[in-house]
Amino acid sequence: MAFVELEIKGSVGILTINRPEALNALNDQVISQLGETLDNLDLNTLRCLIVTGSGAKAFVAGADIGQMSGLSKAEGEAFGKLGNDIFRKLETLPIPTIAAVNGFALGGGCELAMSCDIRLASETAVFGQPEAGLGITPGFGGTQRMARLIGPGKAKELIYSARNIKAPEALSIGLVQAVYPAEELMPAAEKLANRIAGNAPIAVRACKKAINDGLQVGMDEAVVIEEKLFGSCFETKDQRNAMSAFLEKRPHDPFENC
Ligand code: CO8
Repeated sequence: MAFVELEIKGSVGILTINRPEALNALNDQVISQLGETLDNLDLNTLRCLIVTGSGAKAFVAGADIGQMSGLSKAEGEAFGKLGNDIFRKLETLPIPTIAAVNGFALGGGCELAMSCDIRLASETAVFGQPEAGLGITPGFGGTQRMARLIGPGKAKELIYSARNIKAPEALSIGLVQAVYPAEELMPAAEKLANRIAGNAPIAVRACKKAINDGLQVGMDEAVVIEEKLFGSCFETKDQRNAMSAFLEKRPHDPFENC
């Protein structure tokens, strides 16, 4: 059973969590298949990855509550580690990632969306970390990523209260970058992905690494990370191609990823 599907459209991948009968809830099989799919991506040809959920109702309605309900302390920790390791793999994927949030993004679903670089939502999307109402903490990085994305005060309000929010509020607090009518979400995600894919791939990857790695350290160290990555771009054909084209007032040749 394929709980995770990957469609390739040119240089853009569309990864779909496919367990609609359980609103795409993440059991250990779904999580493992997600990890395998990420491991097998062809990073030589892909330049952007969209992550979405199957069906019209949910992105991902959380980790599988049935599977979690009887866990021991050690098993809970192991399940948290399984999810964290794979979500971190997604977060640190060298190419940009866009979550196209097409419905419920609760618990592990909100955490999956927050592991992507950019979040676009349908007007029907609902976000939240309901864990405190289920007797647990967010366990797939939610306490850490939500606080970093929207600030600790708002993250604490949402996580302590287990309050779900709709797409317009998610937009107003910066949890998502844009909201679209449901039927326009995937076209908008693909348009953005293709625009990203049209830029110099090595430079785009370097931008992602500079932002992500820089956010983990102090500013003095962060600007050095940027300097090194900036410098590395001057070893690429794509930089010479684009800058010569600008100076010669002509369009650049297609980027070659080298
Ligand atoms: N787990 C398992 N099954 C689920 C889940 C879930 N998270 N969400 C929905 N389903 C199933 C339902 O049980 C139902 O199955 P069935 O048809 O067999 O009864 C089917 O999906 C459809 O769901 P509903 O009938 O409930 O649909 P509604 O439209 O009535 O409600 C909701 C939609 C509001 C999304 C509702 O399904 C809901 O509240 N779901 C649970 C949401 C939730 O609390 N998510 C957070 C889970 S906790 C979590 O994610 C922790 C992450 C970190 C884990 C760390 C581990 C250590």
